[in-house]
Amino acid sequence: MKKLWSILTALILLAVLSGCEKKQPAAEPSLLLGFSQLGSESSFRIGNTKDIEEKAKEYGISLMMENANQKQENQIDAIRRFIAYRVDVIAFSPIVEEGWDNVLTEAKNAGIPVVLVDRTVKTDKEDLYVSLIGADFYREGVMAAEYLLKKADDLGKDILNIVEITGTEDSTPMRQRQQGFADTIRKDPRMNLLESVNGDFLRSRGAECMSYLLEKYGDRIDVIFSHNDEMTMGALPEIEKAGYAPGKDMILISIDGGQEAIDILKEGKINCIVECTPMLGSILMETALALKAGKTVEKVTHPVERAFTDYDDLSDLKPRGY
Ligand code: GYE
Repeated sequence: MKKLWSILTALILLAVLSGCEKKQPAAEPSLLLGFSQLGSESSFRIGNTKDIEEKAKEYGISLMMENANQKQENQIDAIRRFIAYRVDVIAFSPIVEEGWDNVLTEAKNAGIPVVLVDRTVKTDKEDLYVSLIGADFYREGVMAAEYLLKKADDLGKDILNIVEITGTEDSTPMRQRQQGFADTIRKDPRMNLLESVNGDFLRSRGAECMSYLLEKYGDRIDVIFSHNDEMTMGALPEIEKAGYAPGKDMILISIDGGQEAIDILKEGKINCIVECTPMLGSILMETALALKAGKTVEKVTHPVERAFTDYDDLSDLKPRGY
């Protein structure tokens, strides 16, 4: 009798378990995306990498992310690996604008679409990439200069001596921010650019550049235009060490808009930060999925960006997330 009960119990248990929801196999990823990130040089870049990784997970996309550590040859090698791996879409943020035609032709011949993220390439073969998702850097330069023209009216000075700390030589943001700024200040006779020096978007180099400029020009400097927050953060201690009050004795204009720099702007040590959002992951994933589905995509997508200045009330500004 006892034996019968134990068989019965086993049978009932088996029936219950087999009726349970069978663990569904993980859904197949919708596509395989190869992404070559240029480095980890700034909070913008780190925020961009994090956003792309998070959005790939959210969209169910399998991501092969490779970090090139600021070297173009590493990005070219990564793109070749993505081609060999037969990914569905290749995306990358080109560290500089020139030198991509060969490897992008290899991707085209392999039938793999390429999406540019953040920065662009210089090529006369427009079909080597299908889409550019990134900021209008020329406009960012214009916005920085427009702030300065307005500030100049309030300062009431006849001449404003400007020094510029530029980003990575031959990169899209460096070239276009510099051009947008120069084209805008050129219209105003009060604006006098003393010198541009290259800080490569790095905090350490921003400090070196500022130390050199202070040594050379000292209190002649009225305005510092820095192409990104990292270099601005490097420059700040040098300004204070030299005995000047940043944001007061010298006007500081920066670009990116990460939390650290926004907090310093709220303290009054930076006067203007033009936003350059790294949150490009969603647009990238939607573009990749559209390409996989054989749909056409926008050739250029610029995120909407604003400037944060010492004229604004930023007390209820949401956390920046980078
Ligand atoms: O401004 C800087 C990063 O390409 C827009 O690169 C990006 C720039 C950004 O190193 O912080």
